[in-house]
Amino acid sequence: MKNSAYIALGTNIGKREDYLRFALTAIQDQHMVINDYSSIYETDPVGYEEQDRFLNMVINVHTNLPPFDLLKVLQNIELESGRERKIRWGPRTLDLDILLFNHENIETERLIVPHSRMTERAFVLVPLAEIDQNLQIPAETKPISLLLDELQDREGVRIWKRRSGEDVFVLFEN
Ligand code: A4P
Ligand code: MG
Repeated sequence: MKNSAYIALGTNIGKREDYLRFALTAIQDQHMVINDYSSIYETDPVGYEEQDRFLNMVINVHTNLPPFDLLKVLQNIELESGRERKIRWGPRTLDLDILLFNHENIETERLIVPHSRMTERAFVLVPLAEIDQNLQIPAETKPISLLLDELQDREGVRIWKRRSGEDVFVLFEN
């Protein structure tokens, strides 16, 4: 598989763990192989603070999908999870953002990669650095470890299920 993409997962409604598991299963059914993954973190909401805490994690996938097809697949998975919950205008059951796609810079109306706010967000950088602390973000001169040091809100990001095995689904076992 020729492409490597980092994807951020976020959920703060209902059975959050089930939404993560649903997303990971759906991703593996859709032309992607999960190559690496972070622990699951529980995180204080950023932006709109009047909502419940999130579960966040980051995965690295290998895929032959080009970036816009990948976006479409991820958006369909989001829709499928939302449809089950029937919640309108509320916080999201599942948010799947493309953080990085190979070393590409993509700037279109529908897709911006690297994700525009990723370097300001501890709930993204902490799990991303757990996978690869030497990762180079395109057009970013600072290494991820330094970006993390500069962030204010790292205390709002706590390990919820620690990565402990070779299979991502081990995270969901008790
Ligand atoms: N889009 C552009 N670039 C991308 C990309 N790289 N990946 C477009 C995915 N989508 C991208 O996204 C809106 C539009 O962005 C899409 O139509 C797509 O074409 P969306 O996911 O439908 O809407 P959203 O999630 O409300 O917007 P966005 O910008 O993804 O929100 P954020 O910035 O992700 O904020 N606090 C904690 N602790 N944890 C969280 O996970 N998440 C949010 C959502 C706020 N606070 C949070 C968390
Ligand atoms: Mg999003």
